[in-house]
Amino acid sequence: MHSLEWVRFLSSPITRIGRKAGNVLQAISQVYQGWTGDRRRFFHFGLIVGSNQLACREAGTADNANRILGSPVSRYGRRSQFEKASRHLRTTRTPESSSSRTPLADSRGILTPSSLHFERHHAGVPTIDPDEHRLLVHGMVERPLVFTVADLKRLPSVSRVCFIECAGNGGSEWGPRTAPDVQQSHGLASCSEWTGVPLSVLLTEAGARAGSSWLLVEGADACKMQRSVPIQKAMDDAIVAYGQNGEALRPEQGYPVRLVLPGWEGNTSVKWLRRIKVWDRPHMTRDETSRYTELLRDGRSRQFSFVMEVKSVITFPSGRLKLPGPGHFEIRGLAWSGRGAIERVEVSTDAGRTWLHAEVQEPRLRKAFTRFRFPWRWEGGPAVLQSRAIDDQGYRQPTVAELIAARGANSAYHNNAIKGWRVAADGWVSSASG
Ligand SMILES: Nc1nc2c(c(=O)[nH]1)N[C@H]1C(S)=C(S)[C@@H](COP(=O)(O)O)O[C@H]1N2
Ligand SMILES: [Mo]
Repeated sequence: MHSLEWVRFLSSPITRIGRKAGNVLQAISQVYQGWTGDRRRFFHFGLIVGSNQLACREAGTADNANRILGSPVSRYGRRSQFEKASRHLRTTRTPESSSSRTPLADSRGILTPSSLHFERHHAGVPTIDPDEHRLLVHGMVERPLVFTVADLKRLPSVSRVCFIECAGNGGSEWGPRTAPDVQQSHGLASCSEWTGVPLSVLLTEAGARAGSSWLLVEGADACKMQRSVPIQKAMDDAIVAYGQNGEALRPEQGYPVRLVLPGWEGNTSVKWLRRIKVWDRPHMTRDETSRYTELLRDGRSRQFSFVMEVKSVITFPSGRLKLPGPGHFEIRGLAWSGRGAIERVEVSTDAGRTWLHAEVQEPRLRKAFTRFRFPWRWEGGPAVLQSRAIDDQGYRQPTVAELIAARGANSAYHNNAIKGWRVAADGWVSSASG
């Protein structure tokens, strides 16, 4: 009965609300009381509906209120002028070597719109004419090959939804002083549908010779980003991508072609890809020695730590948001694992004393953002909210303390620890370390 009334309410034109007001308000009363169990709140809500209706009448006659002509069709879409979500810029002294972060608290579903995909450039975004661009495959191969972008598009294609996460994501979350909001703490991760040619196709075409085991992959930007990648990963699920979320890659994401290594640290997904050299050992480039190598507590280093381990974060409520007052809320968040699919997410609303299963929403794609949600009634007192994910390989997110015990705190890379948000009695949410 309740839901039926709602459908009627939602489908009735605004001008009919006057006549139906009695029924509708009664329906809202029932639903809303079911929701909060608080009668005084209903009267407040009823008042708002009443005054909205009045405003509409003033704006035009009852019959023409929604007949004002809108804008015409357009060649390329843009979002509503009322939407403000934007990337958070982290600029350095050299703005070309900077990053921007995805507004995870504003994101819906599992895909990141291309315009809000985080960016990490070591030498700025190059302007590359796709007709001029070439991809060279050489080294230990039977047939060195040069591909144009048109060549790549003729080859068998594949589309896949997966996340890209910078190894430095969560770098602020090791100590007691943490980032103020989820965009700054976890926004170096985004999830897109990538389309391109499987790298295995190119390697088969070129004919990787016996004894070859690693690739050197190189970008066409000013820093010539170079990484070594085991050939096994290249043959498994690597994509030379030219499409992102149904259209061409954005320049920031590597237009016209980038490598996508699902589940691996973002740095290995080399953008503006121009060269693949087949070799029998890693090249030990600057980006895998002085960077993206982690000094452990015993003085040894962890190198080629490619996989982004299982991780989750609550995006609502999260830092710098304010809860309007006690009542029902849906705790929402994202989970992902570079090893596979998300098996389970648990949520704690009492600083980790008790954990309950969250609902993990379909689709649960491997190496992709996965949504979880958890109904919660906030009584109005201080609370600490946390989430922890377990992937289908049996890995569970550690606490920061467990992570530091295992690896020390010399390096800021690969922090997949449990993240906490503190809700104060006045409703303001701030960061709480794991
Ligand atoms: N050629 C090139 N590829 C690159 C980079 C770069 O600076 N140049 N940055 C890397 C890093 S550190 C990351 S985290 C990802 C970021 O990809 P995105 O900017 O599309 O989010 O690209 C990687 N590929
Ligand atoms: Mo990165």
